[in-house]
Amino acid sequence: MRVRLGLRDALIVVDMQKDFMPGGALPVPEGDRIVPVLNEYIKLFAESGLPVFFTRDWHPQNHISFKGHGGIWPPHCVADTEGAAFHDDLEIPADNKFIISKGTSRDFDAYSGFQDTPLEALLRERGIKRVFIGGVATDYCVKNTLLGALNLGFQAFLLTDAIKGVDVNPGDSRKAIEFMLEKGAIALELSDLKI
Ligand code: VGL
Ligand code: ZN
Repeated sequence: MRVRLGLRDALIVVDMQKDFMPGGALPVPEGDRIVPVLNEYIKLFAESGLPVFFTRDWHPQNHISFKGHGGIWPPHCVADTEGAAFHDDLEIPADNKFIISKGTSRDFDAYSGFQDTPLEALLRERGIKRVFIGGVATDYCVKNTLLGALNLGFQAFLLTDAIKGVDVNPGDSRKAIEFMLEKGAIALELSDLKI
């Protein structure tokens, strides 16, 4: 497949934070392996003058998704902690990039970058019609962000070489990918964009 980037395209990098990397509080196996690939996508979009959105989990200390506070997850991505910082090697462009914090209120969780954030408005203001989505975790925040985009009427490309899942149950990531494709996502890899 060949896809040529155009003015109505944006990249969304989901939750590439230290706590989701090997050694972090809620590690996604091999989550760090996709950093170089994401950097390639980031470079392509930035060089084309296209916006890049970085979502991040940005929880209060006693967040509802944490064990002991009603949730299933170990505490992770507490706002302003080292674990909530982006992976050191992730290349965040100087301009035309946006950081989208989610899950910021104690009583609500947000697996989608669109949930209670300005992401949709920022995309619409810029006339964006197609979003290209990579990051972690395939079976949680990537999945929900992508389905959110589709529900809002955006065309959504799943960057299959730039996602990693947690697989709480074996096969979760595979099923998530199948589900996204069934709902209308288009699978894409880096070589498809090299024009
Ligand atoms: C995520 C579990 C809990 C994610 C966030 O980014 O996929 N997963 N919070
Ligand atoms: Zn979270």
